[in-house]
Amino acid sequence: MTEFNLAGRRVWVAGHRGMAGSAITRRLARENCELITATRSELNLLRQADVDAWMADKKIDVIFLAAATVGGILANTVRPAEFLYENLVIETNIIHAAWNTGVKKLLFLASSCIYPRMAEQPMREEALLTGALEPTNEWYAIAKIAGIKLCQAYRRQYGCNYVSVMPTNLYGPGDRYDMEGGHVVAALIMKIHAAKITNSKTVELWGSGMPKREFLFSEDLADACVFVMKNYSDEMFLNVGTGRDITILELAQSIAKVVGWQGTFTFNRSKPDGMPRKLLDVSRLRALGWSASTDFETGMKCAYEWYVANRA
Ligand code: GFB
Repeated sequence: MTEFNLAGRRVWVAGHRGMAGSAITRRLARENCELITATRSELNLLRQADVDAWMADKKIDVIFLAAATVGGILANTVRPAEFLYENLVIETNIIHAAWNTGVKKLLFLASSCIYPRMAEQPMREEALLTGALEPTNEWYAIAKIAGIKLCQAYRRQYGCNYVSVMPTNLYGPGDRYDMEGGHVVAALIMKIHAAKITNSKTVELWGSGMPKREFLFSEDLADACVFVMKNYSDEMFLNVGTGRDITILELAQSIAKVVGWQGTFTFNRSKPDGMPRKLLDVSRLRALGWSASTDFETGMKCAYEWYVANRA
């Protein structure tokens, strides 16, 4: 397949302030393209007419669709309307405007939570819509499934070159450091750092500590997105992960090592565990020639240093 060249093209990263979007923005600095971004005050992604007008004005060639309402297991559970409505509207507005304004290629970022709760592990792309979703993230998952289907539908009906990737759980610089609403890595960095500063000997984990998760460094995800944009143009979406998973307790122990804190973990079983396991089968992307290159400790050190410098 001939490479889709980004050089000289007008490339919009929608959601450039988030962890995934900011990593893609940094990665695109190496592509010689014209990077275009819009802040929330410049463009309200919830308004179709505004998105249409802004995109027509900016003459966008290429879109990385990383804009989304995101959060961890608790935020997903307590804000179902926001997670469903905002994600449906943002992706619909951008994908429809991309078609309206003749965008040449679009890459949509979905999420590994689109797969059924009891999907066979590791989860292959074919597992989509083969069973019931995990209740703690079904609102977000349904919006992301709709986004994948929009890309496929616009490809089938209008011949649009829109592709989707399914990232696993992410961590890295620019994560949402919000103890209640954020994802597990950011929450544990905050809790363990606070325990170190206050000389506390225990840190509480939500749930049993036994669920398994796969963690991908945000800069690796960004590299995968650029790789897929340049080298892949099919209807089937692609999993992006490391192919390895660990328990939440093992994650906490690894973060404690990076932070330099020694203590013990307690378990708050009144909080949800969520999916028992969520490991992606990454063989499709590997066969195309991409695999993650950052080891967990290096990535985690980078995430922690960013937290200390910017948020602690
Ligand atoms: O990252 P997380 O919030 O979301 O939680 P999911 C992962 C696991 O870590 C769960 C446990 O089993 C949590 O119970 N955990 C332990 C904690 N301590 C904590 C803590 O202090 N904070 C948090 N947040 N978790 C998300 C979906 O699911 O996956 C999103 O909710 C998205 O929609 C994302 O799809 C990729 O991995 O369970």
